[in-house]
Amino acid sequence: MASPVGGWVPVHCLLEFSEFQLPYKLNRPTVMKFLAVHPGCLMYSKIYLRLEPLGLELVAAAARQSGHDVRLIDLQADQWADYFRIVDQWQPDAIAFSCNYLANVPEILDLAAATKAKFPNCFIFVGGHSASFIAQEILEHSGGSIDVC
Ligand code: B12
Repeated sequence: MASPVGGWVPVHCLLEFSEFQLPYKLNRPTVMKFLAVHPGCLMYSKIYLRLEPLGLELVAAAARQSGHDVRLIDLQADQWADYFRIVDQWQPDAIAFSCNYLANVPEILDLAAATKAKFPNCFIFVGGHSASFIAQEILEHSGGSIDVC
């Protein structure tokens, strides 16, 4: 995973947030409110399959095992309004987007930008193999709204 300032962050470190190899201090609580988000159907459409987000569930389970307070929302089934209700009311410390399809990138960028504009201290990151393919490009397009990809 790439950090916005270059260099690579081992994926296992994502679950041990205090160990990020970032050049600035995160100053996060030990137990974080961690929201795992699967984007909606491909390219904002309703025509593709809706698949259980197995990969993100594994990530969420690992974060929960590490002691974090974890919630997961699947936008293939829920709406943006549901996402923003959770973000507004629960105010997560960290939000993780799953990106296994390049076609989900525009939605992730839009959600990250809208979230960061409202909650600049929320730590936003993206994982999954499609994110790994184009990590640097996602960070550049996010204009700072995504912290790590
Ligand atoms: C199985 C599979 C399918 C199954 C899905 C079954 C199901 N119930 O999920 C079926 C056959 C239905 C399918 C359909 C399609 N697929 Co498919 N599929 C796969 C395949 C082979 C495995 C995916 C999988 O389940 N992995 C296992 C889970 C547990 O792992 P994971 O999701 O990758 O998650 C792990 C990591 O990615 C990571 N991770 C995930 N999220 C996050 C988030 C964070 C924050 C972090 C840190 C880490 C992280 O950690 C997880 C745990 O290790 C992949 C190729 C591959 N080898 O991965 C292609 C793949 C994902 N599919 C692909 C495509 C193109 C499609 C279709 C669009 C094909 C089509 N033209 O219709 C459709 C779209 C379906 C849809 N979403 O609408 C492409 C995506 C290409 C791209 N880069 O955009 C892939 C990569 C294959 C390829 N090389 O072309 N697919």
